Amino acid sequence: MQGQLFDNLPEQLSPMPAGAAHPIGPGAMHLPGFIGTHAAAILATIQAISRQAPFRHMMTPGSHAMSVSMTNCGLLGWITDAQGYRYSRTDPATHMPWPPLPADLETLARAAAAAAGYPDFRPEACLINCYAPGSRMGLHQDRDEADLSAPIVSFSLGRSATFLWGGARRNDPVARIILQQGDAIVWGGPSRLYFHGIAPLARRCAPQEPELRYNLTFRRVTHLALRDEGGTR
Ligand code: MD3
Ligand code: FE
Repeated sequence: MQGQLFDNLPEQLSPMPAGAAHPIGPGAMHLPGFIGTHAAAILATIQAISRQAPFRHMMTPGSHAMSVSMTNCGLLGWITDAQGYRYSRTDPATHMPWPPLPADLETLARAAAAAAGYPDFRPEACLINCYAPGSRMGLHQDRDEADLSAPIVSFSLGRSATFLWGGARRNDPVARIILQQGDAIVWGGPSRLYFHGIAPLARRCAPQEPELRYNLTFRRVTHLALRDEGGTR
């Protein structure tokens, strides 16, 4: 996980991503094709991370195994078990620190945040979700982060999925957005606390369609000013 994963990063970051960026909610931007030519390198990075911190089906506090399997990289990783949802510096499966967030991946996540109007994004955690046929993620809010002023950046890879995009209240109407390999979405401002989920992936996929979907979410967890005084992160 050392060195340049993405040999053509500068060309990718300027001038522009593949599709036009468009707002999908207050403070939220869809950047279709933002990952561009880096999808294969990111998929290889996910495989390398998962050799150190394997994908696993975590248990919800209510003792249900999640249908999505997960791992993390970065200083902090999101976990759930009988004790609840939280961030941890170590992988509970190995008691080791999570694999580091590769510098090139952090650069790409920060570029997506900047393109959506958040120039100072400093991710601490990268949650990596793996969806197999039948996997889903029910409507939820992401509120385990102390710093809710920072956006969340997500990258989609592999099989397409239907993103469920609600509102500030659980009963708000839900829009459906197809997320394809290469798409980035940045969620900040009021959208940061909106309900969202992923519809179940069909049990059968088309012949040349990849079976698995991966989603990376880059997250700021702690307040910037309260961590590592005088540091750069
Ligand atoms: C909107 N993941 O890991 S990513 C999650 O595709 C999660 O795996 C989904 O929801 C996935 O928590 C959706 C898009 C996403 C991530 C965080 C958000 C959308 C968000 C936080 C607030 C609002
Ligand atoms: Fe979420």
